[in-house]
Amino acid sequence: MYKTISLKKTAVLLFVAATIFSECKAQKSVTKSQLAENPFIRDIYTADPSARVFPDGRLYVYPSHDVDPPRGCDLMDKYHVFSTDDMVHWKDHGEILNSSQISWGRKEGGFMWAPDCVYKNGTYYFYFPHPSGTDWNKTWQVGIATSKKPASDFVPQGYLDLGNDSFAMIDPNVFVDDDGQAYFYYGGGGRCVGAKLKDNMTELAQPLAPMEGLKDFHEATWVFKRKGVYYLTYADNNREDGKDANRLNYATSKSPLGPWTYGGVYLGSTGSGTNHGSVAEYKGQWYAFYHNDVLSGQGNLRSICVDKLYFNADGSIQMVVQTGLKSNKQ
Ligand code: FUB
Repeated sequence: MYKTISLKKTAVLLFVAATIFSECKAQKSVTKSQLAENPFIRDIYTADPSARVFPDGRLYVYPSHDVDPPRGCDLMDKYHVFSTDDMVHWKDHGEILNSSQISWGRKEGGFMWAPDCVYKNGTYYFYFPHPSGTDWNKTWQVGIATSKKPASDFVPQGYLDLGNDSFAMIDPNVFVDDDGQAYFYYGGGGRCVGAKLKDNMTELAQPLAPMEGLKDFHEATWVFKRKGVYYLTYADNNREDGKDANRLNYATSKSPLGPWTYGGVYLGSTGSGTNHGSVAEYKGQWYAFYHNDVLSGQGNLRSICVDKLYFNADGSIQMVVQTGLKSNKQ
């Protein structure tokens, strides 16, 4: 009798131990496999990732596309879209727009820089900066293409009327607030401006106004909201060892158009010179998207990356740990 109980107890203990061990192992592998290895797109060069969670429950990334061999950022001529439902497996939906399709665009093509895409009232609005003239940096416009689907069938619709505010003004970003009101932002060369959009998403509802309170703004505006606080992230003008080494900074506000309170740097230089990010919450986790040049070693052949983003209890953003960066520079 004693022997039987002891054997049974031993078997139960072994079973419990085995279960705990296998659960620990399972948890470890889930943790490990929560993100694809960075850079998470490796077959083409991509930069300037704008991440969006859309009604089908997938997370979509709208980057720009670096052309190999590069000539600065001049030859960037198309956009691809990528999506995931687990942050591990990414689907390339293919090309959605090419500079050759832009009737009002510069005749030489190229210069399809950092885009954004938002969903409103059953339509996907894709905003992209593109010059209308040969003198590209004086003729930037923000083109719009629309579709009923997030990753195909985009049709160019002309460009936003932004007055004469064309010089160096790039990197459009659109934020749709909880009440459905959309806001448009863009900027470059040290200036960031924003305004309400009309319900049609293709016209400004008011004049553009400067975003006050940002420190050392360069480009790459991105606005999001968390717990009632608006965050504006952007690339600065940082240089290291005599070279551009832009970092991602953030500022917060109680209003989508500021004034903003500077918060600090949340993502250090990545090696590529430029920096361009977006922030998204997906399935209960916040993520920081950005690009680096680890695949090419060339600042103009960039690759998009994603890492987890954490907030402190007071809403400030913790420094992102860049996985996959050779030097793991922070
Ligand atoms: O990719 C072209 C330009 O480089 C983007 O528009 C900027 O934000 C910088 O990343």
